[in-house]
Amino acid sequence: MTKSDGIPEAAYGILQRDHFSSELEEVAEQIRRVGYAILDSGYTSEQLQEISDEFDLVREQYLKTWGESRLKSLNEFHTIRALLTHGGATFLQLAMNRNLTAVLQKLIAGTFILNQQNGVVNPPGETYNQGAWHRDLPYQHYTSSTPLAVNALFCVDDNTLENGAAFVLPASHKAIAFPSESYLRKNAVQVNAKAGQYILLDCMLFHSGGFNRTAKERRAINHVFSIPYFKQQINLPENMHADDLSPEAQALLGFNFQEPASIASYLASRPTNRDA
Ligand SMILES: O=C(O)CCC(=O)C(=O)O
Repeated sequence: MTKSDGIPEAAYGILQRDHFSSELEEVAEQIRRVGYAILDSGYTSEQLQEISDEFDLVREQYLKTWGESRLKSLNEFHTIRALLTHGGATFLQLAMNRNLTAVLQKLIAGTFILNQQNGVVNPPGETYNQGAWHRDLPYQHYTSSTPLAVNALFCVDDNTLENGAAFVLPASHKAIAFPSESYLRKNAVQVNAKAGQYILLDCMLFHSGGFNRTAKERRAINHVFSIPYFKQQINLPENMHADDLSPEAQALLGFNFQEPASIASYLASRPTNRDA
């Protein structure tokens, strides 16, 4: 028996089968199995417009602050580092999105923190720093039974085949080495996603931005969420004011996992055991 999509429904010789009670569970399972999935943020078109406007505003300011030619010389011109430290709640909300948090809680055992949040611009007709195969835990070659970090690429614009939507190499989070050129050619998949969706990846999945063949930039916001034992790319607590943040936001941004500077500050951070 088959449904209209042609996929057989019948099965035999199966003793164990997954059942999902929600769409979010299925998203999490797809990431575990093949390393990537698409998740809806649930934002309205007005909210998406606000994110888009804010992205452009912050980028303009960022370029003024750090200088176009300096950023170009560092291959940093198409990236806005630590987006959420540039003021406004818009980008913090993206990192704390309800659907996203629910999937992350299913994937990363125990506590996780935001390791980085970067604006990414895929320029028309030229290469850029993310247009190369990499893992988001770069230089790492091992496999892990559960994800140590998860990447959430929020699409500010539609991601299409023409504008350089990211390529992924399915299930490559389960392999230690980067594969041969011919394996890559046969198995790489380009991921179409709509503005307002997150492309979620196990951070060990090999992926690369594609070449943008349109006349317009493609904008996205990349997040990496990790177990708290990894250093943040840029120390977020040092660049934000605790007083402006809820306890949940402080926990996500790593305020509770700052490296103690000395034995004295480590001991001061320990809870007192009154019975000892
Ligand atoms: O531009 C893209 O879609 C890919 C972004 C990316 O690979 C990254 O930020 O790690």
